Amino acid sequence: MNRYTEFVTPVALTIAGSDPSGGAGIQADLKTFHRMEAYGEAVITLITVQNTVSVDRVEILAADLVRQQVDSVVRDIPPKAAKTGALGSAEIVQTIAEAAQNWTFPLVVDPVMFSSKGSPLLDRAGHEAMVELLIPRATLLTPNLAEASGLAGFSVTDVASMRRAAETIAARGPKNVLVKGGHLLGEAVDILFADGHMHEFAAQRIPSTQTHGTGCTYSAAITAELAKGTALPDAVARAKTFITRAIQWAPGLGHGTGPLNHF
Ligand code: PXL
Repeated sequence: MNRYTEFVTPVALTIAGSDPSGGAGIQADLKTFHRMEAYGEAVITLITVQNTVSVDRVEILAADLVRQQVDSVVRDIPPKAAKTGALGSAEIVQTIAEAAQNWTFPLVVDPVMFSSKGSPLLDRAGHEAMVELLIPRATLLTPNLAEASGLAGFSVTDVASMRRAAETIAARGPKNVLVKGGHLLGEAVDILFADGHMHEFAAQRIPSTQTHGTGCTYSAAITAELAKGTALPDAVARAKTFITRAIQWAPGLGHGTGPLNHF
């Protein structure tokens, strides 16, 4: 084995669901890792049957099968950063939270509850397990406005409430919180609460219906940057640039909500 390569290669791990259309989930994460020049590892939690038009089926894997995948790759090729996406069940959330107790690398948790078309990818018990067990272990939590509203306990609708939500959610354990304002009107503003400081990232809004997998791609880009050793605010800034361009240059594929341009 080439120890030098092992030392310098940024390795990023995603633990998420499969989207066979290639726009979201594991597939989006791996494409993003690759484009951001990180070596990607991928543990699958659930399999969706979906395309850009509809999600037709969701099959959640057994928690012990997910855990075995995680343990197998982490002990052989330890990542320098990891992210979670759709986790499917409370049992999977619990086993990932247990595994994460021993991790020294940063963990980005994207609190995915629904697919972009509204299909449930985590039930209520799973959400409770995430809040109680996994979120407190997160280096970074990346809720969108709806997820931030649920976690903060008040409605998050503008930049002022995003700031309040980031601080409120951070009090529940995640070290850092990025509230994503992609669904705001006007500029696309995201708020990062990190180490007691507020950071604001603004980008021009790109009117587009080709936004399938935006959340997955954004958190994957941040994870790749963290794997490369980039400091969190810079990692978010670079990921924001990447996601903005990926929306801007979407290839216009499919008959529904099309994917981004991961190149
Ligand atoms: O964007 C959330 C998400 C996560 N994981 C999978 C998905 C989606 C959205 O469609 O399909 C597998």
